[in-house]
Amino acid sequence: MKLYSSPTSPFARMVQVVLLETGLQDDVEIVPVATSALSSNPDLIAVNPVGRIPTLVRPDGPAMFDSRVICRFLDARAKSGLYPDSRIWEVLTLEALGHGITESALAMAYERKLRPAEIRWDLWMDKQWEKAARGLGSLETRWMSHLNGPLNIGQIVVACSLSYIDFRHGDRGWRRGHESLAAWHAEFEARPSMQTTRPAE
Ligand SMILES: N[C@@H](CCC(=O)N[C@@H](CS)C(=O)NCC(=O)O)C(=O)O
Repeated sequence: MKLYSSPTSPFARMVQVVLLETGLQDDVEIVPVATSALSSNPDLIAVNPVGRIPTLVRPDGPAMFDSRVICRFLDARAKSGLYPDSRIWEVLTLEALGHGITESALAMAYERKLRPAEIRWDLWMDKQWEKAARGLGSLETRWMSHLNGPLNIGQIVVACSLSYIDFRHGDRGWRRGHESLAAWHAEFEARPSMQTTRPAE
């Protein structure tokens, strides 16, 4: 299988962390592609009409996207228990919260990197950050017991999301007021799967 990916994409990183945590890394070749909201990659569009990464190309079935589908597929293939039946709705909601925070952080990065300076909209970026910050507050006050439990997909997604905020929005100082979350993240980031997949320009 081939994974269309990028070393800076938080969503592609979630898949790569799952590959390492499930031991499936040798089943998948990582294919780096340059793509952005303004310039889609033709090889990618050929298999994923919306032209986003990550996309998984399989020899025995149609290409698969997005990251949530790919992560669940890999977990089922490896039978690794990242989606435990007994807590499935909590884990999926935690996963969705991590995705929501990441989407806001990515939207802010696009606004800053892609939009010409003269039409950049600071209010819109601040409103995206408010969404992310409310998500961080919820993680700190409501989700720590799930983050501290056995490894699940929600933890992987949240960890990649927080690391992406560090990567693109370090100036926002997200750790302030989120000390439990920050301590959890420091520990989670030390995992070999996180160290191996650190984002790089
Ligand atoms: N919901 C998707 C989001 C994927 C996504 O937005 N990927 C970005 C890179 S981080 C991308 O491919 N952007 C190019 C574009 O929007 O055309 C997922 O979970 O995989």
